[in-house]
Amino acid sequence: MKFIDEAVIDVIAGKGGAGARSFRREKFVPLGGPDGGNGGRGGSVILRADPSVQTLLDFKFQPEWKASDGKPGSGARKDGPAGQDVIVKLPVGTQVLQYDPEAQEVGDLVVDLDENGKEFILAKGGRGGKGNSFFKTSTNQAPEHAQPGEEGEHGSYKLSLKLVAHVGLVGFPNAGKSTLISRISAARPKIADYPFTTLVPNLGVVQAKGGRSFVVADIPGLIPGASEGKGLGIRFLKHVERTKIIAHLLDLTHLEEDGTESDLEQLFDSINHELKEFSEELASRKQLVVLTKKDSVSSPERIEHFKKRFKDRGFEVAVISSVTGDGIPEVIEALATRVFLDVAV
Ligand SMILES: Nc1nc2c(ncn2[C@@H]2O[C@H](COP(=O)(O)OP(=O)(O)OP(=O)(O)O)[C@@H](O)[C@H]2O)c(=O)[nH]1
Ligand SMILES: [Mg+2]
Repeated sequence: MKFIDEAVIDVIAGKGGAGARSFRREKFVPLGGPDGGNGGRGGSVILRADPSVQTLLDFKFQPEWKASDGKPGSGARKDGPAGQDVIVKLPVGTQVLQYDPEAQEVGDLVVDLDENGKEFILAKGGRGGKGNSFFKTSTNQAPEHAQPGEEGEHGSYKLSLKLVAHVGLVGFPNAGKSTLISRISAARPKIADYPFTTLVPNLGVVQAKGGRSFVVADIPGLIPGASEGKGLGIRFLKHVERTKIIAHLLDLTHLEEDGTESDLEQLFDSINHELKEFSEELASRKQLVVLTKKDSVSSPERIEHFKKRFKDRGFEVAVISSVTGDGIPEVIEALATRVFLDVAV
């Protein structure tokens, strides 16, 4: 399935039904009173965050969502039935913004569907018109007037999906992000020894101790210059914007183009620079430094060196091998501790 995280939709709520203009006609009652019923209200377009929907792809094919009109009222004070509401199921984490289709300009946030089952009426159906029986007064016993129904609300909106995850995995291509998520969750993203294997974000649910679980987002790799469009760019960083902690993966076996071993501090700083270009706030998020591929490193000194360097800079550091499983439970615990820090147990 294609992962689409942006779409534009048009929503049109139903028109209210017209009120009826009608007079009672009974045998032996020559002048029956007004008995026109009210029109039914128009259907509304209602958004709902639904965990069974993963992407905004469907909205590329179906951009228009219309609710049906209310039916007119009729005689004998019969009200017209209301129009059917339309429920639009959106992925959890979808933000809905004002949109001007002519200027192609995105405006203010309307609603953030950040919780399972959250609902929002995006376009309210028009009110049904009052029938003439409503207008009967002591001075006007036979009103001819009945109201028309109101128009339903309508508009264009931009949908922007920001995944809801507790932990974001960031790092260079090939750092081992997808391998780690496949080791700690049921997610099975593609893993390969070439850069930019991951083209779309993947979510995985991780079970921690005590029956607690949290969601991890694996996103495409970042390279220096990503904020200027290099590689896959930094657009995908929006999917880690809501996270509580970033796991910053650094490949201990990373080599420079000339074949020499990389300075992981430099790699780390260059990725953090890209995070900062995306958002200062994201760049200031707590980070767990995860040194990966421990099994492939021949010199334990290299591991100790960087472990110490990052610790000296105030970071919590984990050293792992997703191949042997070494250090994995510790990473899960470190992440869980941060994720559940401000959640009452
Ligand atoms: N030896 C060893 N290899 C690993 C380990 N973790 C990942 N790899 C290998 O490193 C390569 C890249 O792993 P991925 O998980 O695809 O890396 P990624 O960070 O998701 O990369 P992109 O999706 O391209 O950003 C693959 O060939 C993996 O098999 C590890 O702990 N030890
Ligand atoms: Mg990957």
